[in-house]
Amino acid sequence: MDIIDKILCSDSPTQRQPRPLDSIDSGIRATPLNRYGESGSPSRAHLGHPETKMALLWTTTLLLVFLAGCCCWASSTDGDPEVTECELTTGRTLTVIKSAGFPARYGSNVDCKYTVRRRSRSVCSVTFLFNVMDLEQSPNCTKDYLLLSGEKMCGSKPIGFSRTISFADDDQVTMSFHSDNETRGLGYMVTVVQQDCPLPTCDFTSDQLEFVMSSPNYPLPYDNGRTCTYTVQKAHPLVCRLLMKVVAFDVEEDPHCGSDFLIVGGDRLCGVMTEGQILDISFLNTTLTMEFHSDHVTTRDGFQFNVHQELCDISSFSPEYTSEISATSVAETTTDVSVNNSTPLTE
Ligand SMILES: [Ca+2]
Repeated sequence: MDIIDKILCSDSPTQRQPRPLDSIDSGIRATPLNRYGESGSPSRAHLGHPETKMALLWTTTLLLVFLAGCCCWASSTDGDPEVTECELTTGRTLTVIKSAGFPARYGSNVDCKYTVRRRSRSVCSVTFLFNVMDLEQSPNCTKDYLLLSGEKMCGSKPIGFSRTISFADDDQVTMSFHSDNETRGLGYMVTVVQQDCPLPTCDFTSDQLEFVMSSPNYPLPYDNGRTCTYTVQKAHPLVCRLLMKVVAFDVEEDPHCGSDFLIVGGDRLCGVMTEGQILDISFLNTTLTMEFHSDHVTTRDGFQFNVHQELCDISSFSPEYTSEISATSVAETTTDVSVNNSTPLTE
């Protein structure tokens, strides 16, 4: 999905507000998911069954690839990324390189060189996505060819053919084109996208009786496209419940928690919860796993919980702690968090 992220004009790694293209992404998914608009004022957290909407996203991937080229050009603020120059050096996030005269046939005895300079240290690689590649075919590509980071390519490639190349010490990647005196083919149109370095893992494990559990970057907004697994190991064999007290909880609102969500005890959590609410989770196996997922648009400030592993053996039951929990947390949890157990995510 990295390519799609980039093509959706994401110049900054953390994107809190949707840009115009977000509406394209939302629109495609809007029918089954019916997401609240930005003007809505969600005040309740939602719970729902885990479902995968990745399948939906993938069905739109190919469409987005085509849309992105056009739309990014339209919304770009620093000029036209589309170039037909034969000698080019670019440090842009997105550049579209076309053979001279494209889509008319390319000329004979042409030599072009394209240099992609690393935009910043936060960029690690560059993807060349071939919208069109149609060159003269020859054994070992001795006639017409593209030479991309040492790989010689000729003939025709299917739409969507791509190569991702990591930036080396010289912070640049080159592609060159050569045609001999006898040519045939439409040439090439290549979308070149610089890719951010992968984020460090956000997985978390604790075996402590008391611990703090937060979303990535907290208290700063979480990033788009994160999946974090939180693994809790029993601190004591008599632990039977996990009490999670909300310090803060603000995760992108969605009626079925289909965008960003935390899966706790088999249910999805999203939206807003007030400080002090306590989630009371059954903890019977030796480990309990939770998962946070953020989609590719719209982030929020995320969450932090003070987590307590509760001992439940009758003989060691603590009356004071029990009464505190039943008086405040459970009641608040039932009133403020809606449980959508019966609502399927997709129809
Ligand atoms: Ca999101």
